[in-house]
Amino acid sequence: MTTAIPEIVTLQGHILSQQARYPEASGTLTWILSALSISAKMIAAQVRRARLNDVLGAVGSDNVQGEQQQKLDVIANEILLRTLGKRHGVAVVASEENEEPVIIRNEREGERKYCVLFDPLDGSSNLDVAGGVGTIFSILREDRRAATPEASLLQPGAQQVAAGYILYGPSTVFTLTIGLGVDMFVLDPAIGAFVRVEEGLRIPAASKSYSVNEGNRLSFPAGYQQYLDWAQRNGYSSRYAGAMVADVHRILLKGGVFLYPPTKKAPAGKLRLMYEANPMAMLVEQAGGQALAAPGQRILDVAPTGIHQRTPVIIGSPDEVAAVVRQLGSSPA
Ligand code: P6P
Repeated sequence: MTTAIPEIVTLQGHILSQQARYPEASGTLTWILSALSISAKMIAAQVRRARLNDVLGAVGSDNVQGEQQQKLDVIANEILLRTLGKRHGVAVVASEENEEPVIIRNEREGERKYCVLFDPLDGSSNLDVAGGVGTIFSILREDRRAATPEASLLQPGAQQVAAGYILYGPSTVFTLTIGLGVDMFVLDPAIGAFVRVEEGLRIPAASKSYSVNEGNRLSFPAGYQQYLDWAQRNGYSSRYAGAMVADVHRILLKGGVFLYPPTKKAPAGKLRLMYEANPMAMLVEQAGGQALAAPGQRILDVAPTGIHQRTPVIIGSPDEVAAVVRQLGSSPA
């Protein structure tokens, strides 16, 4: 009888084995994912040394969101633009940090197949206090019928070819889906490789835990306030990291629900549809969870009208998302 030997699989090996399942695959997506892996290692090295390099603190400028730009936001954005820019097959790149999409190549400059969107350093305000921060990415096929590069990006999240995040926390975690389930990798600094720690991850169906900025509670629509009352009456705990990547990562592993409801300050919600909500929604749905913008409105079905548009978010374990929807449905407002 053969001995079952647990295999060690790196992110590179995993991506190549998934590519091998598609004989017609050209390897372009593999190249792009490889560029994201290199970017993740470079950004992780910067984040780990931020304080030491005295990089922390604002550069004094604001990004397109009107938020104070941290130096590492700029560095992470540059790393991603430079690693992706030379990869064949990348047509357009869009970033939270750039008002307009960046055209990587036109018809004459080689193959244009994919669009890559990202939030280079989500939750960057956590940097000064060594809190979790992350990179979120979304990959779409270029829509050749689109009149402009920006129009090519404006596809519903259900069209995503791949999505993922890198969490820079006590360890550096790369979580990825190409539509065949969710796989998770942890960077081993000793060998400089991401090693697979979860294959075909499934989100717990339920967990009595919610994640929301309760400081905004009084400006939530009544249904959300009603949900919080219900949850607190039913023994729920609250966890909130202030960085979507850290909160959704915890929920993928432990279960629960993450909420960013509409508020008076952000009536359309705060989180960006294209490079925060959509990739996280693909990951959570691929893991067996649910991701809604509102009751009955799947995030992945939202038809985008702008690359920086925002959306409310209810995302997590299916039973926990259903509990939120029940309270929203029974609320008079
Ligand atoms: P608030 C970080 O700025 C971010 O975009 C998400 O990562 C995070 O979930 C949210 O905003 C936090 O927003 O209003 O609670 O500080």
